[in-house]
Amino acid sequence: MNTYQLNNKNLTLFKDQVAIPQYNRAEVKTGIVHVGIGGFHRAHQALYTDDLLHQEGNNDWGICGVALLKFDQKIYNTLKEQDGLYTLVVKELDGTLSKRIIGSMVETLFAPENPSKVIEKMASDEVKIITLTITEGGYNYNEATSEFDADNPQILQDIANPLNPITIFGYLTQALKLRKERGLDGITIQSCDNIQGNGHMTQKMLLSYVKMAEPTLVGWIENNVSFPNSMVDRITPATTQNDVEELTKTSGIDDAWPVVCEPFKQWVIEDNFVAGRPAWENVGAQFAKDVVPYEKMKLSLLNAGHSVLGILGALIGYNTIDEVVHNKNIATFLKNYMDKEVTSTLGTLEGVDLEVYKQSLIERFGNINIKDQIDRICSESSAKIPIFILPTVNTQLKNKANIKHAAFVLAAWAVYSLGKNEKGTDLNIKDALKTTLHQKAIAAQQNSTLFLEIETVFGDLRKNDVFVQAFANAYDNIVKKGVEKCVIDINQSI
Ligand code: CS2
Repeated sequence: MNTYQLNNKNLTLFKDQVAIPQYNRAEVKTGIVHVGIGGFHRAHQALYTDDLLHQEGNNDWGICGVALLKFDQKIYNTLKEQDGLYTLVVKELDGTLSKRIIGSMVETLFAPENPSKVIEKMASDEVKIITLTITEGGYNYNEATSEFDADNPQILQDIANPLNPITIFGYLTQALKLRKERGLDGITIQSCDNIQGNGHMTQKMLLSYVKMAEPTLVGWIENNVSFPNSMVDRITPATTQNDVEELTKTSGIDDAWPVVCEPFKQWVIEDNFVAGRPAWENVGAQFAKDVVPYEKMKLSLLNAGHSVLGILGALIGYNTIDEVVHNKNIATFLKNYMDKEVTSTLGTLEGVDLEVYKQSLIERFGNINIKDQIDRICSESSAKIPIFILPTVNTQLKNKANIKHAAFVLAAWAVYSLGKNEKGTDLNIKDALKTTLHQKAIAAQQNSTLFLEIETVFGDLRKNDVFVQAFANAYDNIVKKGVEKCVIDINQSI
């Protein structure tokens, strides 16, 4: 089979192999600037938007994809070479692959190369929405103080060099300042990250920054910018070299960075857009008055479930999430965690059958075609755990209810942070707090609860005797008996 590079010029050559955009990309205007063009955005929002562009009358809603960090150079170069085009490969439950080329990213920018271009784009009249996938850690939130981390050196750097920012807060502030000076309409800033109340969080963190950097802008933002909350969902593992090669071999598409994902997708959005919005509801998104309960459900069950499987699985020596959930003992442990510790913290959710939802999660985790990497799941756990697991622990403690499973997983994380699995193989730990985690993990070998001193993660949990006791017991047991034996004991004690 002939192979061609994926770009505008070659696009129609692929039409017999895969689905390609049926709309004229040249006519699509940029109505959305999206920051963070990793796999998740490209499997989710960019796909919904591509679906919408196939319907009449939506040409104002193309996406300008922004790569914010120096680290993002590679994805930027790839998408630039490919005119923003990429292949989305859905790995269906029966193992077949549904492939299509997505065309909704009609522009791409690399912030470190040209910050003012990004600021200008965000400040342009045609742009009505700025969306974000900047990861849980990108919001500069300090768990210990529950406030914006004003001491972060990057934040101080942005305050000193407002025209050459490096953080999202520096960019947004300059862009909003220009919009105000130019007398432009308001704009929506929409987080698509896995954070409880992600819109509220964005608003709170941005306003904290603006109060320091550009205080006279605060009032304008309060009156002209909206921050809808949203719940986003689609499991999107990291693309492997195999995925790239499969695409070239079977479809003749030379795409340097396709995206692979599961069939399931969900997007629940609070309808709070000051400057208009795409009719994403016409392509499967749900608009709701209050999405906070949905976010909570997803973060506490799906994302936390991932962390449970990831941390326990990494220690035992598994590589992918499906392998772990097919271990019956671990699956039972996860089910008990969901049933006995999480469910009662969620309240009632209109129109959602939680039993069905939990069952569907076990099935999604078990999808053998997805092979979601444990390394991906465990990466940046120090930013994920406070959002995915600790709210459940805190609520349960307040209600004097069970925290056994959560304490066990956190103790396992302390052991994991030593850097080796139970077979003695090195773990590939990627975490902004890696050094601190490692130091505390070593200290924990003498006294396990020293691990809980990482305040930016655990807040003041170390002061709760019930939790500390459960954590210390779990830690000792894991060291003595290994994860799986402990899991069996816990399952039997239920
Ligand atoms: C995962 C998420 O990063 C993680 O730990 O739980 O990326 C998860 O796959 C997505 O949120 C699914 O919607």
